[in-house]
Amino acid sequence: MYAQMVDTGTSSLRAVDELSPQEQAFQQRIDADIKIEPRDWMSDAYRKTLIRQISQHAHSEIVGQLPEGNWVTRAPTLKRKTILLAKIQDEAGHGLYLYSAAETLGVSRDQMTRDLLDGKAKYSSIFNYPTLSWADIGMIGWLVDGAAIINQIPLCRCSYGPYARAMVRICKEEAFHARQGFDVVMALCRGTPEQKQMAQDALNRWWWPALMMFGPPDTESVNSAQSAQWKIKLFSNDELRQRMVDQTVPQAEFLGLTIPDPDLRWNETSGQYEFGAIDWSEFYRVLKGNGPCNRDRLQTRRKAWDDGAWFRDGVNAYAEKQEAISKAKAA
Ligand code: BYC
Repeated sequence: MYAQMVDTGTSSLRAVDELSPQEQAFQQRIDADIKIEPRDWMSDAYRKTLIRQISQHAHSEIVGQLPEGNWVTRAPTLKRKTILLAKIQDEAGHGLYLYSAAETLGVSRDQMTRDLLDGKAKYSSIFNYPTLSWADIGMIGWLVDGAAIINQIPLCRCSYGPYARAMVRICKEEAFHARQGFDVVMALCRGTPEQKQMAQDALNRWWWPALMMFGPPDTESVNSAQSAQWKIKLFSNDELRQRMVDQTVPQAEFLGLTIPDPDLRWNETSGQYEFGAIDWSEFYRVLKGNGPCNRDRLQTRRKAWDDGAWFRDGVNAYAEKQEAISKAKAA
């Protein structure tokens, strides 16, 4: 019921001569960096892949509000509280642009919501972890939004026009979110030893799940090859994960925090950090619905949906009434 495994059936690539003439012309447009727009011809598999990814992305933005919402009433100052509220509101906006982008592919927002609430559609694994202290809010901004930016900047250049355009504004807002997260963590690191320890404890808990956000290793990423061919994905999961490590380690050093990875070391030759093995069994456990907060997150979303029924009914009744009035006027 809480599982997030969906088989999209697009794991194997076909050679160019196996494609129909229509599919070949479609691929040529993509290869020439011409954006695909909603009214253009597209294969069912391309449409299905985009609906899968964009709806998962939208759900992540919406569910992603929950761990942060947990701290609105307990933010340490009024200023931090207003900043956090504004950030959470931005995430709601991101969810809405993304649902709209997915709707251009012919799926309704109601259907996408049903798929989420029925446990058929995924959202990012990271939001199944709890926010135990205020430092976790800093970690979400610094690490989770930081990872989101690394993953999403390339999406601004992806082949599907509405998705690429939605990502431009989202990335600008995420950049602000990441900075506010870093600011929260920096304030803690410059505070008392107890506050610094709180930041270290949060980093210990969020570091590995943040690296898992980029998805399974390339060798196990079933969708990557096809998504790369369609230029939905411009960099692989492992490439982006490496970028995250290389970007974040110097920031942690600046903060005086220790990355919880005894195998982390700078490789002079590659000019990159080497890092320890990720516990992928934990990632798959979370995807199967058995993370620390999966049940809680879905129950909260289901309750919000049920509690909002009166509002949706009211809005629909109003729309029907307006339609009847305009029809009567036209008659
Ligand atoms: N969590 O073949 P792969 C945010 C699934 S919101 C859960 O590599 P793909 C924020 C994957 O879907 C950030 N599932 O897949 C919001 C696939 O299963 P299906 C959200 C994951 O699509 C509020 C299977 O594993 N960002 O930042 O090629 C507050 C195999 O993976 C995850 C996006 O959604 C995961 N972490 O690549 C604060 C970005 N990773 O669907 C912050 C858009 C993988 O075949 N999405 N899976 O059943 C993407 O870029 C890609 O979909 C992914 C995965 C890189 C995530």
